[in-house]
Amino acid sequence: MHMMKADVMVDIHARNNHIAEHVHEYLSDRHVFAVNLMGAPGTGKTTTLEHLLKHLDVPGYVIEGDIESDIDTERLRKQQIAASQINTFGACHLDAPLVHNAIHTMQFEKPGILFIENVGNLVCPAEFSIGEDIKLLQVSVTDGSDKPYKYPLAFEKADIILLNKIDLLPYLDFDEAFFMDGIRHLNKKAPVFKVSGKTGEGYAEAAAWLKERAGL
Ligand SMILES: Nc1nc2c(ncn2[C@@H]2O[C@H](COP(=O)(O)OP(=O)(O)O)[C@@H](O)[C@H]2O)c(=O)[nH]1
Ligand SMILES: [Mg+2]
Repeated sequence: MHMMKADVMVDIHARNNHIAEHVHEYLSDRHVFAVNLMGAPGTGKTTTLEHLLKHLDVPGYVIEGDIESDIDTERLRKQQIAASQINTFGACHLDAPLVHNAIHTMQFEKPGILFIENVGNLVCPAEFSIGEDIKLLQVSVTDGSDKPYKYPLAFEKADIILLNKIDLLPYLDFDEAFFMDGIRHLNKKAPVFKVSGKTGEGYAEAAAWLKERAGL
């Protein structure tokens, strides 16, 4: 029984990875650098997108992934940010076939950065490649400083980590040393930027890192 389940999972990942490679090739042929934006619901992923796009002086493209609704896409369109919506209708993460369908409806006229906001979830998105160049993990101080210990895979796989909502630090008992120790046990390389979607601080630095990493 267990063996059969393991085989099915291997098949699912093999098929997903094959399509993810195609997505990556399609985007890199167009000089588009893809960022898989992961984090729990309400951690401020869409708010972060808005700030990063303001700081980046390169074309930005957005795909919004949600179980249902196009609230975030509409929110971005009102700010003249071109966004494309994917609904998973139940699935707790995006996969490469869904992203593949979305990119084929989009125009990538100039080299730039494509942000793909994954379904709000700290577990499943980390397990699936969607053809991205890097994974950006966002955590908020309101989530608690123990998250690297409880959800290690997302922290292990992140290429860049944003710690958001730092405007709220005075009201919380967030243990930053404990949080950073947890991250460094799992991931020695990813830079951690402290940001606030409320005040806008920290995003200039994070955007500069992304631009450099994208080679744009
Ligand atoms: N105080 C504070 N609130 C924030 C910050 N960033 C986002 N929020 C709020 O958190 C809520 C969820 O933000 P949203 O960007 O929709 O999160 P998402 O679900 O991860 O995309 C909204 O009410 C935001 O206004 C922040 O840095 N500080
Ligand atoms: Mg959102």
